[in-house]
Amino acid sequence: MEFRGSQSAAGLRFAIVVSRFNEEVTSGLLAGARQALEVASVGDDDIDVIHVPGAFEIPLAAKRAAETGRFDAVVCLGCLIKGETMHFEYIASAASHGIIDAASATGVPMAFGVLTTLTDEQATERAGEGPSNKGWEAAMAAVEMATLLKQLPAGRPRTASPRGMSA
Ligand code: INI
Repeated sequence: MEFRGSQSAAGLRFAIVVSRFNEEVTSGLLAGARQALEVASVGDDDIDVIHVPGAFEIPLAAKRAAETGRFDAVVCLGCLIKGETMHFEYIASAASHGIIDAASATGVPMAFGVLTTLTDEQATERAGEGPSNKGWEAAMAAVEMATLLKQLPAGRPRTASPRGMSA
């Protein structure tokens, strides 16, 4: 058998968690994600946008959104631009690990639309109009994963049983 998500998610619900730090860039990512969801036939009423201060705060809000059971996927958007200290590395690592941990813990797919660039220009280039927008790309990944998971058989947690006894 072969399973493949689709690019149309009518009737599915999405949360977008977007950080305010570097807002001139993250607002572009948010616009791109909204446009992609619209192209994927997701209704405006089926999208909740959750604003957080910075990329460091994205994982907790994404996990909380997923735990409500209201969303088929969460799109995480942020922008980290490398400075002269180690701050960038710590936040980028916390955000990326935190987001995948939240997805694994909740079983709700989460798309990683957090830019990690060396310059302002690189960030701006990735938050403009059209499909090169990384918010767009993240939203389409969320659509594909949400529709894919609908097709896959539900997972059953493995329960350990004492040797020789049937579970
Ligand atoms: N947050 C970002 O989203 N991008 C950055 O580039 C950034 N820099 O450079 O510091 C940043 N810092 C804030 C951080 O995400 C937290 O909001 C803050 O540390 C409070 O917890």
